[in-house]
Amino acid sequence: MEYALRCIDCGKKFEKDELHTCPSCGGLLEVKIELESVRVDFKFDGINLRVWKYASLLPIKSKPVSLNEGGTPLFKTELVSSSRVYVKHEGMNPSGSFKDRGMTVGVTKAIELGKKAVACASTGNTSASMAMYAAKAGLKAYVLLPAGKVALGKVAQALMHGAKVIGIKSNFDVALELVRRISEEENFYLLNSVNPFRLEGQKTIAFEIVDELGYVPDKVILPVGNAGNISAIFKGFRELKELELIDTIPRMVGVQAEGASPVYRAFREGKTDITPEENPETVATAIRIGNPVNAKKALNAIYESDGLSVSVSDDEIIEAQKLLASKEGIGVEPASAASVAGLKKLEEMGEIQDNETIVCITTGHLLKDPETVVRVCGEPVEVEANLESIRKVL
Ligand code: AN7
Repeated sequence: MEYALRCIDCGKKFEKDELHTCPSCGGLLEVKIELESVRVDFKFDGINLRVWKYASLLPIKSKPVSLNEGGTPLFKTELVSSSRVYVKHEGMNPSGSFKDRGMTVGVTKAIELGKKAVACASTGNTSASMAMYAAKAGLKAYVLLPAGKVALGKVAQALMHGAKVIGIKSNFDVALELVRRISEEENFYLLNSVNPFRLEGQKTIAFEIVDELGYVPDKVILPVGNAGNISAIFKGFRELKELELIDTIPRMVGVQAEGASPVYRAFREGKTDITPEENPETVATAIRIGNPVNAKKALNAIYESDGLSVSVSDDEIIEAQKLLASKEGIGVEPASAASVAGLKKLEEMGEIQDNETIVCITTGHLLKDPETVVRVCGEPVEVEANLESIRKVL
């Protein structure tokens, strides 16, 4: 396969995989694959789903650092009675979030480039996933987190998989700024979603949706934080269309939390770039991000697919999380429930047509954030160890 990194602003191309941003104008880079050079060697037959099934569309030449990521379940639900709503549960990836799809590619690229260490800023899931793949690859891992604002399960993973975890007394946006500078100084390979190769892995969500469903859905709804995933999934669909493997692209719907909604506000105002928010706040700490680095790509994905952005309150997020867990048996973390809260919002807005097919992406597993669960559901009741006491509370 032939590919280059292309700047989404000035259009210049570079054949230098180390780059993260355009050396000429500072813009975001994307992997531009010369699709004529690709020999697609997979079939959309619904079997053997996983990230590396689609290797012929991934810009990697070496042996992948893999933990069998991808192949996540697509559940048919009853969430909206008038249409077919599926939930693709990315929480079923090895580290419990969609980030693994990006990390298998990103960490493999780190090895290809001869890097000895990887680094990221994170609201939690990126760090958990990076630590896991770095462990598998034998790389050092450095993580900057907003202190006190990351769900416990995610910190536990980063620590146990052996990353050096540093809490900073500020938010994610500042952590990202700092880790970009320290990575340059120390020659760490940066694995935030500003890294275009990570997004290449994440585009396989689009491939799997088509593979599993056997057709292209009308809408794909997902939470938006640093805005990488929506950009990646859109790119996946766009490549399939350019390859004439599909005829249409779903409308991409980006859901943000009210307290951290720069992409939503830009969309509402018809803008192509955001105004950052200084103090983002939401119960969905994974998407507590005020200055999403991929905002331009995400807005482009939304506009080009005739999509939408909506914002949802913390109460709506928790309500959706409870609904998914108690009615569908799908356990997700708050940020992931934003996709279903967004679905409900679209329903209220009259933006769902009868007989549509909709896929909601739930990005992370329930077990990531047990503390929020206890806060919203309460602690279990405790009674004396006899039948009488138990009967009383049944
Ligand atoms: C569960 O881990 O940014 O819009 O540092 O963990 O691609 O950023 C996490 C993001 C959605 C948003 N759902 O995805 C991090 C981080 C969950 C997440 C998002 C995240 P992007």
